[in-house]
Amino acid sequence: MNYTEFFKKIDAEIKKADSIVILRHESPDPDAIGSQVGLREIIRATYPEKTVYLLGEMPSSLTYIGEMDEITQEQFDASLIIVLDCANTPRIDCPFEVDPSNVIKIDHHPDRDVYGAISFVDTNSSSTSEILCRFVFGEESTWKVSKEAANALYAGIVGDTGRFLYPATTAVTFAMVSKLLEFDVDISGIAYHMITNPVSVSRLAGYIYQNMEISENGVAATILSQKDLEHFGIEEDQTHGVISLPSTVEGIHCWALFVEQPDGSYRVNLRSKGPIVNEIAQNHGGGGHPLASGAVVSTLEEAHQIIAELNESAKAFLSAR
Ligand SMILES: [Mn+2]
Repeated sequence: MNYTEFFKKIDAEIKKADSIVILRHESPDPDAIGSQVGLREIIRATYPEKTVYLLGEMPSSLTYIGEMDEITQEQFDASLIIVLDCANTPRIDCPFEVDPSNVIKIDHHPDRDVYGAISFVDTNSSSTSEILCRFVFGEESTWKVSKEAANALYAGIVGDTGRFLYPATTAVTFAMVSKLLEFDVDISGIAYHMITNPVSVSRLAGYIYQNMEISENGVAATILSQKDLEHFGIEEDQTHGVISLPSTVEGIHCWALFVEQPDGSYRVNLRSKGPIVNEIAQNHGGGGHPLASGAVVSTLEEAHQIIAELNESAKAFLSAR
């Protein structure tokens, strides 16, 4: 990937704009918010005269990285739009209508839904936050890093690498983190936010360990109803804190967490240590990485269909080993 060339392209667009809106995917994770806040802080540090807005729904669990803004349609229409960490246009989280052909896309997910007037996708990068690090720390970079930018980008990288445990973690990842740490990154503060859960979520974690269905192919699945959420007293967005739990259980290759929505549909997160799961998500109108993806399904029947497809994928993975 030609980072220098793209850096110059996006920098030229930012220079031309007085006002910039930064978007990312819905149901955000630390990389979505970290890259969003990180880029805003880079622009603030480099071009203090420009106005930068961040839009999208914000779960309370991620406000330690930064906060979103509220703007008018007029302000939105007058802004350069940058979309981060969002593989497909239906997942762009924005209260206004977005013309995908008119945005700058920066992402590390497989580029199936090609969009953007300018598009930079590096699937070898651990995270969108890591891509932004490579821009800002590039040899010909004119961008500045602040403590605020470094903390947000660090949180994004730590989030998407599962604290440097996932295979997407590379020598480049550590090189970028090493540079970020020169800007007073609160490592233990960020770790505290990432590893602690409210008591209610911890109780739910116990429930999932106790009740997840495990198949002979090493597929684990949990379906949470609205009643379950009520019973544990947790908000829907807090279930993100328990998605990765089955990864610590021996013999589990991939897993699914279904959470019933108020309208009766189910949001599902798929995670894997080998079997490909994003094709399954795509079959059901979702998307994501080969090893981490999501979708929304309308019925319990379709949820069980996904579990069956996970078993097929796990079987294929096991027989190919
Ligand atoms: Mn990401």
